Amino acid sequence: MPYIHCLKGFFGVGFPLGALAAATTFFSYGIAQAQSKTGELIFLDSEVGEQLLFDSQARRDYIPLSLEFVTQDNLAYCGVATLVMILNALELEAPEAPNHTIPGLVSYRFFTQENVFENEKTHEVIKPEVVAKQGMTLEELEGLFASYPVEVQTFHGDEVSLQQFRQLAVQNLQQPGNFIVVNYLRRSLEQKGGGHISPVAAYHEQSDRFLILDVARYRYSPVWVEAEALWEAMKTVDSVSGKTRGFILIDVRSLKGAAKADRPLNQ
Ligand SMILES: [Ca+2]
Repeated sequence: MPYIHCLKGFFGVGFPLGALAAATTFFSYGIAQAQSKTGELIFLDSEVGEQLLFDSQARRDYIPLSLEFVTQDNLAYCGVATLVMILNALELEAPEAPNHTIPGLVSYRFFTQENVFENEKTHEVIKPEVVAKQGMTLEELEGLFASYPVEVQTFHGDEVSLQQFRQLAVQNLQQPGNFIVVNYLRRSLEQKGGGHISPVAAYHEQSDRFLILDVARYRYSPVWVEAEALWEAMKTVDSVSGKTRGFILIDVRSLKGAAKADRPLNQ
């Protein structure tokens, strides 16, 4: 959608600084609200998107998730990238990280999109080569999370009202140590592509928007989407499962692993 790019560049280098100084309210919520009436997307890397984050009262998950923000390894790995982000953000005990190009990296433990499948329980849910071909359903994502010591609660889009979704999501986003991921249809949000999975990092009450940390980072920046639009995008049917998409709440159910700084194997 052209408007997506328009929004991303809305406050780009071509925007006159004098105009910025003269229109401080431009950065207030008023303008964001005006834009939100169009139902369009607001990207985090716009001035309005940044302001929404500053004004958010439900952004407890933003920093832990942003510290673990990864790009999906292939076109079908949005669920795997999301899984890895959440497991790392929860600081669960992780396997040894594969050593690709950085000597010494092997001596640390953290989840990657490869080693997250070293847990044999994950293969009972779905194998990585299958995910690489066709992605995963909401249930398969739930199963992968459940392969690890976390509690998961899955909600299909047609099982919850907009109010219930908003309440559950906002409550989670105000709490540390738990996270929410969404499975939605991109086209329903005026984005290109089909079904997609990514974590949610914050909520802005006045605009009624959630911030999605889109793991297809090569494609889209993190984006603020209206709650109702996201809910509608989760009520779409996944042709593989025959069920609607939805969201998953993830919480720790066992003792956390050691903090990262304490996790080297060889030191
Ligand atoms: Ca949380």
